[in-house]
Amino acid sequence: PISAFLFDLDGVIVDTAVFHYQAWRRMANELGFDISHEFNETLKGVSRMDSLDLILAHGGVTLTDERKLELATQKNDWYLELVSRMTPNDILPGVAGFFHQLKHAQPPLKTALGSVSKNARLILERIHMVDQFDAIIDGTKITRGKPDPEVFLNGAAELGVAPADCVVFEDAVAGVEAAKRAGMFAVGIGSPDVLTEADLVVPSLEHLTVTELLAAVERAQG
Ligand code: G16
Ligand code: MG
Repeated sequence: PISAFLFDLDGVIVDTAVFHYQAWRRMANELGFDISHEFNETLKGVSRMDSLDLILAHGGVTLTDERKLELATQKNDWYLELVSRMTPNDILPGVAGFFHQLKHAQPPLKTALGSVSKNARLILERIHMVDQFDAIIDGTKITRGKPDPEVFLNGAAELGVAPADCVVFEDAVAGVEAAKRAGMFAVGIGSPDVLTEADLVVPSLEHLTVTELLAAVERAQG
């Protein structure tokens, strides 16, 4: 039976995906090219250095490792400037209500954060959600970004729950792939046209109740 919920951070709990896009775009523009909203989809859930490599390849730019490190640091500084202004008001619609429901679920459900971001804990602090999670897996605890399943497998292990008993909430194509490779039920937050591999897709957590979700998993798993 499902006994744990694993949440992605960017795009599921808060909309920091927009901040990442702004900061990467500013960097790309300074290098003389632009990145589209569509291209940005491919960066979601991808680690900082891997994202930089994808962007530079996209712009046809080759740089030394030293210069790349400088750019990644610059991007992170711009990103942190945006993060520093975050408050609990930035929690996405439906998140608070969904957590309220899951805290009262019987049998009880455990929760973990599964983010590739090295800034995840800082963001949880800014929105006052650190104590909502039984385990926090972030970019400081993993070696491979999504779509590698490491982040979610670590989450399940830290909670002491079998991967098959976990549900993952993800807004990114790479994140849904990571969840499926971990052997977990994947709830996509966004559009079914983008998140084609998800087991269930909803526009936001506002459109889902814990009871409905557990029933949907049961139907899917027979
Ligand atoms: C997030 C974002 C990615 C970002 C990555 C690393 O992953 O979706 O766009 O590149 O973290 O973030 P940072 O540069 O803060 O370490 P997730 O897993 O939370 O969606
Ligand atoms: Mg995300």
